[in-house]
Amino acid sequence: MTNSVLEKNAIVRGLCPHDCPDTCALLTTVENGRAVKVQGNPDHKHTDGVLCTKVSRYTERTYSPERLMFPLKRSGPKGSGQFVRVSWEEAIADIAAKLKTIAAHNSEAILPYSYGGTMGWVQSESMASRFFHKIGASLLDRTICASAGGEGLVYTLGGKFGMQTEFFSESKLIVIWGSNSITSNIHFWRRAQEAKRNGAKLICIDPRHSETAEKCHVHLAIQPGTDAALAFAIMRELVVNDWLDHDYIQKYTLGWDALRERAMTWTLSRAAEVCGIDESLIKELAKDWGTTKKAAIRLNYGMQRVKGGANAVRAVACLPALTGAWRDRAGGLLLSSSSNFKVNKIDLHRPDLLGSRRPRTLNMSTLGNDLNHVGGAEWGPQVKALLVYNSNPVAIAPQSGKVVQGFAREDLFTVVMEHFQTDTADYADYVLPATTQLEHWDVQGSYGHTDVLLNRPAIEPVGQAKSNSEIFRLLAKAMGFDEPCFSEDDLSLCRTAVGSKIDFEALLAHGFVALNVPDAPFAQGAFPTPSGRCEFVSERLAAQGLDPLPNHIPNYEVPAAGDRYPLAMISPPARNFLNSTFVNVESLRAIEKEPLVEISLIDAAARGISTGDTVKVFNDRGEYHCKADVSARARPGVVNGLGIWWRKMGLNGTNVNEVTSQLLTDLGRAPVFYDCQVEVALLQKA
Ligand SMILES: Nc1nc2c(c(=O)[nH]1)N[C@H]1C(S)=C(S)[C@@H](COP(=O)(O)OP(=O)(O)OC[C@H]3O[C@@H](n4cnc5c(=O)[nH]c(N)nc54)[C@H](O)[C@@H]3O)O[C@H]1N2
Ligand SMILES: Nc1nc2c(c(=O)[nH]1)N[C@H]1C(S)=C(S)[C@@H](COP(=O)(O)OP(=O)(O)OC[C@H]3O[C@@H](n4cnc5c(=O)[nH]c(N)nc54)[C@H](O)[C@@H]3O)O[C@H]1N2
Ligand SMILES: [Mo]
Repeated sequence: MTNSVLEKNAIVRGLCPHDCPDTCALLTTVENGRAVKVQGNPDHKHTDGVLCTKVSRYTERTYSPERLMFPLKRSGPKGSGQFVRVSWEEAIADIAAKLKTIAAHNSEAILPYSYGGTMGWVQSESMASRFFHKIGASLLDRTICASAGGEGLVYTLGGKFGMQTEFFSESKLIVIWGSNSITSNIHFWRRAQEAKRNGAKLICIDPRHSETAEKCHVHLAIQPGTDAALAFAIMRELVVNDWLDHDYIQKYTLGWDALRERAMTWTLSRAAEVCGIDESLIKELAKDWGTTKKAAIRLNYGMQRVKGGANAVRAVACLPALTGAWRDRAGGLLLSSSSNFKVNKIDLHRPDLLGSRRPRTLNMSTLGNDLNHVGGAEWGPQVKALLVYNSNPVAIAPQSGKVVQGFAREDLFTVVMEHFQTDTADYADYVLPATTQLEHWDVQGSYGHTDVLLNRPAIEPVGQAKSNSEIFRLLAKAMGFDEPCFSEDDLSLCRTAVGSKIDFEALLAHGFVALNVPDAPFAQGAFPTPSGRCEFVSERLAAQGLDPLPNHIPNYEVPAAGDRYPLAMISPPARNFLNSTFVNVESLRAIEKEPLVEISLIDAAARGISTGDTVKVFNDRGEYHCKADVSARARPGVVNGLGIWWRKMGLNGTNVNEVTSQLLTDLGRAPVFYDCQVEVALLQKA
């Protein structure tokens, strides 16, 4: 249902749908109906003709011999990975019959589970939302990634807005805060390099001596979850040395007196102690921030995966207003640009199909608890059917032991729509083959820039794959849903998604359209907060009985002397994987080699561990076996378990999430992957 005739030989304009701030424009070369090359579109300024290693190997992934080709039905015990091939007709009819039976009893026993496999507006929540709304299924709180930081921005700046990524190339100081840009934001890194060549100073704040930290002038290797303490100490230095823009503060901010009072309690020595770094580094950072014109912060989500993640973002987001950095287009801060996009959700998702029903919402980061119904009757009905698309929860959700226990329930009916036989697909009752970006229509914005991009299909679906939207159309039909919205095709869904404010004809013609956004959004205040100011103090938080000011909120799991689990573990992305996607692409896995944990020389020596040894990383939640890499990338007291490997490729069939917890952040109901204490022990010498 694509409304398009595919050309056998063509160069087709598309977009990269992966969960990454860069959202590249793609050009796919098709020869004899086969995609032979995927490249970055040189005409798109943010892509500039360059792709990351992962996506430039997209044809390898698309035509992988491991690609799922047909619908599969479970034939062995749950989790055994034993399936038989069935027809689409049989699969759709049986799934619809099962869902009808469950819905007749209690529609909230049905739960969708999806996230960032494909960020496109059509292949993520368009037809799927309509389908689940019509059923009255439980709603899913899609907060596994960015919602703590997102809330932090909303309460401070008024939305997910910030600097335009291209103007970082004009900055004179760039603070790369909680981001390994070389890994996760390569097109921003090009801007930072340009700035560096023009004399900018680059400072990285990251517990790990990452690939990016290595290339910056200064690296502050702080203890995980201590970013707010650092931000407050910078504020205090700004006050003490009078590096403030009093005019900007007076005209465009709210609550400075209260914030200053809190900041004054953060002496250099207090912050240095909490952050585990030298006072002189904080002093230098504060001076650079306070005295450089065109000073910019590239904040990323790595620093908000801890208990106080949202408050930390709030504290950091106050810094540009204090020095008036927003006055220049090359100054300010960027965490996310996504509030610029106004997706037409009312028509796309059709919440009206719920009628007067108000189903409960389950948090995707507590899936382990949800599936095991630990809340009992108070949580409503036990989940009886789970439909997974665009996600691999068995690998990526925290505390996998609980997640696996839930998926293994014989009375849970699970459908997984996938490209590959992932850890999650192993637990399915039905596995349905889905199309990749080269095979379907979509349209999408970005969280790193402000262009809307269109994706045209380049090739016919591989095997019997169908797009997510087509699968939900078929299911809707089989369920007897006859509203016209269930037969809207994908190209029409693209039009519906962008609404009337974007010129869809221009998208069809060029493949991308830039939104009209100001160069320096907050040069004259105009923050989209209730007060119109940058809100150091938030009435909205006060009204919820919460602290109206940002604060340093220590981690749930703070290292203390004599603890059984003395090491803090963070699990940031490996460069050649995207969360758990691409782990099965052989040429990429060859670069990452095998699951490992980076450990400092001092922590390794104390445990008799050398590089290449097999170790176990463990706490009360479980244990994860991998190789040790004794490395200067790890600071003492912190180990880095790079993610996110498929469990079945792990040495003991687990991955880093075996030890992470299901606790949630201060605001935004987000997970705390990097707030996790462990011990590491030697299992076997290399
Ligand atoms: N290649 C690749 N690119 C990706 C991804 C991927 O998996 N692989 N993931 C994508 C996704 S889903 C997202 S959400 C984005 C952003 O993803 P992010 O999670 O922001 O990823 P990074 O920028 O790689 O890493 C964040 C950095 O934060 C550091 N960090 C960890 N804890 C703390 C802390 O407490 N404080 C500070 N200051 N730093 C900390 C980590 O060591 C890491 O270097 O990237 C996307 N891009
Ligand atoms: N320990 C630890 N855990 C983490 C993180 C961490 O830093 N540390 N990061 C967290 C973050 S930031 C995020 S965003 C989540 C990401 O978690 P997920 O959103 O689950 O991302 P992926 O692991 O990439 O899995 C996406 C799956 O969707 C499939 N897919 C892609 N496109 C399509 C499609 O069009 N249709 C269908 N049906 N399937 C498709 C892919 O094949 C892939 O298996 O993980 C989180 N988990
Ligand atoms: Mo993410």
